[in-house]
Amino acid sequence: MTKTALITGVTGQDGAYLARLLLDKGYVVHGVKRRSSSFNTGRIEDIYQDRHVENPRFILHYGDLTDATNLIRIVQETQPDEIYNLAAQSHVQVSFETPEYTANADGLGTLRLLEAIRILKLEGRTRFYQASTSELYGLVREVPQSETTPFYPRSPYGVAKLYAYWIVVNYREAYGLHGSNGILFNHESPLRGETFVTRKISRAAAAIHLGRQGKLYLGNLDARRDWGHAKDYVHGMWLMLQQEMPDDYVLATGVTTPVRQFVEWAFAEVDITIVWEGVGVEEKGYDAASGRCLVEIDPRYFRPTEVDLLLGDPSKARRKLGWAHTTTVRDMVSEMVREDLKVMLTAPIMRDG
Ligand code: NDP
Ligand code: GDR
Repeated sequence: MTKTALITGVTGQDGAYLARLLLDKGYVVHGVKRRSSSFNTGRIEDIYQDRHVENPRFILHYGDLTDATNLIRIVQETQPDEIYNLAAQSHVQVSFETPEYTANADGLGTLRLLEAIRILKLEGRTRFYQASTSELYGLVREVPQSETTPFYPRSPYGVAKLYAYWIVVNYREAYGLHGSNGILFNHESPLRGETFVTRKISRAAAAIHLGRQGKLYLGNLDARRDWGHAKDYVHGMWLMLQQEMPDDYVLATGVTTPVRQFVEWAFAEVDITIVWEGVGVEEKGYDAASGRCLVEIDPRYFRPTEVDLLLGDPSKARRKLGWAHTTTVRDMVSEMVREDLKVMLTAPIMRDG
């Protein structure tokens, strides 16, 4: 029987990869997209299907996690077997500027979807995936971090996601909902949003190499992240909803890398050597003659409270789901820079991250 999935956040990085994965598996996929003044469907252009085709398998609906009646209507119309709640204001630094909106969309938005399932009496049918995050761990209390590590979020984003995590657990226990949290560590790709640090760096490496950007400004270079590839992680999301019993799982690579190292690898892809601010060199930005590029620190990118170290232990997912990452961080850096070079040669748009 054909399965039906509903993906919120379908226009984002993970939504785009997950929609492809589910379509390949034969699902009918409904996606929730926000109304915006310019196109926001760039990541799903190649799977977009015109509404006028017969029996479309990929259908978009306007919606917003802050609008409960809209969510109830979409769930009612689509009667999904699986809901993947990926929509969120997902930028940690931006959450310090928009804490109330972030709480509303990321925290209460999750509650609204769960209530839609309950109001429509779909608890027995609809399985629910919640995009939980390693940002729940926040302040380092245990390394590596696993499903049993205590949470201590360090941003309005992390705190909003903490509410979402627990409300899913509560609906599972209270109403028997098949609801699972994927506690996903950072995952990136050529489709990553341009203002997250990895994509900002890969774009800068490509743009500086092509002579289209002079300098790169970054914040905390010493933060360490467990970076995997989004393609691997959406497969893990799907696996969680195929289990007989709902549960919570960490997805991670088990390798942590400092931001500083990510920068050096990305620029090495275009044969540029990085010089760090404060080492007394004369160069400003990129110096083609020496092949060196000075990266400067802009305190604007420091966060009021930072998450210093993330390193995940994915052994439960390996054991119970048979999940493992396939792409190393080093290979992903190469892919991201390569793809950004391609994109820039066809669409030369630059924005500050
Ligand atoms: P993105 O920021 O790329 O995508 C977020 C998606 O949510 C976009 O489609 C966005 O729409 C949509 N969205 C934002 N606000 C609302 C709203 N109020 N109502 C409806 N839709 C909204 O995130 P990712 O794809 O990287 O991440 C997916 C999910 O996983 C997020 O919940 C994120 O917090 C979480 N997560 C991500 C990790 C990562 O490393 N990528 C790690 C752990 C968790 P639009 O395109 O219009 O902006
Ligand atoms: P993160 O990702 O906060 O881990 O959240 P991000 O790429 O924004 O930051 C990673 C680390 O890099 C440091 N950093 C910078 N960050 C940005 N964005 N811009 C900079 O210029 C810069 N310089 C240094 C940050 O301080 C941080 O330590 C991501 C999001 O996808 C969340 O939605 C998700 O939940 C978590 O990953 C897991």
